[in-house]
Amino acid sequence: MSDIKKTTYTADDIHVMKGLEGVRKRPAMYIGSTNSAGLHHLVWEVVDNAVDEALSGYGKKICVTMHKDGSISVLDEGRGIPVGINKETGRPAVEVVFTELHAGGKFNNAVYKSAAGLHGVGASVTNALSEWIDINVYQEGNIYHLKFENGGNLAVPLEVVGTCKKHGTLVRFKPDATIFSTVEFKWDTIASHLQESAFLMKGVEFVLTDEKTGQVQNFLYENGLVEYINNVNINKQPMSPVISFADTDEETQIDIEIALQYCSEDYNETIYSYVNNVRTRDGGTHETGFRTGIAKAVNDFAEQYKLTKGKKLEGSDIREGLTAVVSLKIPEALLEFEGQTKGKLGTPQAASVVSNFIYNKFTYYLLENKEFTINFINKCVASQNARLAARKAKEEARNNKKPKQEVILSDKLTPAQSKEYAKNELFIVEGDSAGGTAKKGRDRLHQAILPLRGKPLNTDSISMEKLVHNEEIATIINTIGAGFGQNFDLDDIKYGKIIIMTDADTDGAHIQTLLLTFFYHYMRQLITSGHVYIAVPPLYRVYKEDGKKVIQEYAWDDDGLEQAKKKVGGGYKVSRYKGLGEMDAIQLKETTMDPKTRLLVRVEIDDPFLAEKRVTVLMGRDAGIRRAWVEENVDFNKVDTFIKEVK
Ligand code: TSJ
Repeated sequence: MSDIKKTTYTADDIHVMKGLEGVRKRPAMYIGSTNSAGLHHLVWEVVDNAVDEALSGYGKKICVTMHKDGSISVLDEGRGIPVGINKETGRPAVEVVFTELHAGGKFNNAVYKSAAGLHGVGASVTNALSEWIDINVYQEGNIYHLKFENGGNLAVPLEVVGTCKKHGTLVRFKPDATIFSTVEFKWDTIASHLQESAFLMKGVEFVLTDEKTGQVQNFLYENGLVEYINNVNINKQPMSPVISFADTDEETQIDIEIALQYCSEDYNETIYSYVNNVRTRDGGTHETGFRTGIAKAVNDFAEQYKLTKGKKLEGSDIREGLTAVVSLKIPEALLEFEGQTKGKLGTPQAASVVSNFIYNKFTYYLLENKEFTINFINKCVASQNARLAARKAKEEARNNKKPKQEVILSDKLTPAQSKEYAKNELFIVEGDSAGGTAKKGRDRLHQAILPLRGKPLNTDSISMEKLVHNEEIATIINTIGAGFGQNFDLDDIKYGKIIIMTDADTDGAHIQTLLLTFFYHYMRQLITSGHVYIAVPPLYRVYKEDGKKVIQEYAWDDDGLEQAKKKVGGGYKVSRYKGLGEMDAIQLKETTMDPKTRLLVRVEIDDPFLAEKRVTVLMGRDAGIRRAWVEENVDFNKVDTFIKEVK
């Protein structure tokens, strides 16, 4: 303890401040953005360090608390960040962790480098972008404390402030409101992140508390990935209980955990993969190995028992309706990542290790579970038949010498004149009257209008046959022109952008949800490849008649309204748009349709884990589950959790 108080601060500190100043100058370089996503990045940096400690086997509980003063704290029960003097810098290690970029990993020699150690930028970034950050370390009977202020200035140096019996680390910080566009932490976003970690770390408990609302939620899963899948597939029709396997490969010391489940009436394939508890968004060798191994297991099995009449099943036939989580722990020496965001595993050994593993385990499972296997192989064959039929139909159409037949277009569609499909935009508009206005306000060359009468069907709870017989849905499918479900072919889409344009009210939000649900289930690639958008009409028009001229400004939110009032100047009037129908064609064009002036948001599956659950829970068959969920989260604007701004 004595050497801590004697620490003096010299020239070295200046260098430290320079590092953090860089973070403040260009925050987006370190945390991606300064919006809500960037704000939460500050939390992940801190939480991930606590998670790493638990992953190394120290501590089984992590508490995250949203405080009334706008700060947030993270408490773990680990060894406590080291407080001894670091030889290189002559300063306490804990101080270095919070002032040097990427310092955290240097002190960590865990076998599996994970969350924070992998590609995290470190707690120093959280410090740099905070109004203040307050650190308590409980270690060997002492409570150590230090505090930084105003973007990383050491305000209270490390000192012992008391004694204790426990061990762990408590970090509390308040984000800097001059850096972020919002400093409001979101319960849902944090809960989802903690829940994901809890699924991957069975036996470690996460507790989220909001002191403003009194809400508390615990995440503790003794069955890890099995519960992960159960949670994602809630409200679907599983063909078996969750199937799970785990083992460590002797030679490479790669640790594999896989859980999977097939659901009937699901035509998508959803694989979530992780390496050392970090999501690998772009897949990589482990995912490839998984796909290869499953396909080989099923084909060898089908061949041996003569189940497919010699027609080889393709991977896509086998993976229809599959949800899987593939979680690997790879020793640091073998770790390789690829791609700009390092979201893709490159480790070559992972391919063969995972492929052999799942081949053996799944083959054994098929042998042991006859009833499931019969249903499952039938499903694969059905998918194969559908695929072959679709291909045959396509070939026949191509061989037919007649000029390619135009798909029967709905009489409701006002088409675009151009045949440059990639440049064309399809506006799906709520209501005939807004459709009429949009028709007048559109750019005839590149914009097409499809008005919807009433609400399209909730596609999460109905069968494929029913689906195409619904007039609104059939029209949408025909208009887009690329098929749906397993026969959807992205190459055939007739529009570069599909834009949903509804009123800015709950009905509009509901229509958005229904359409997104439909796309999510039957044209998922349309979303994942970035073709689906939501038009955002303004909420206000601020105007003033100035002689013959009308000065006007539009506003999309309350901030914008204040700015618009200033721009228009004294004597302004404000009208609040309740719906698209209140705008005339010129106004609609200017605010919502013209690429030069409109506001569009691109629909992205930001957190597929959350999106899948939200879609199936909100839109699924089970009204009870849905009601419970809606009651907890009453707000159809929740749709925005899988929408990301592009402009
Ligand atoms: F991110 C952070 F720095 F702010 C932070 C770190 C926040 C929280 C809530 C916890 C932690 C943290 C760090 N908890 N536990 C640790 N562990 C270490 O830093 C540690 C302890 C001992 C040893 C050792 O080798 O003895 C090594 C390390 C990295």
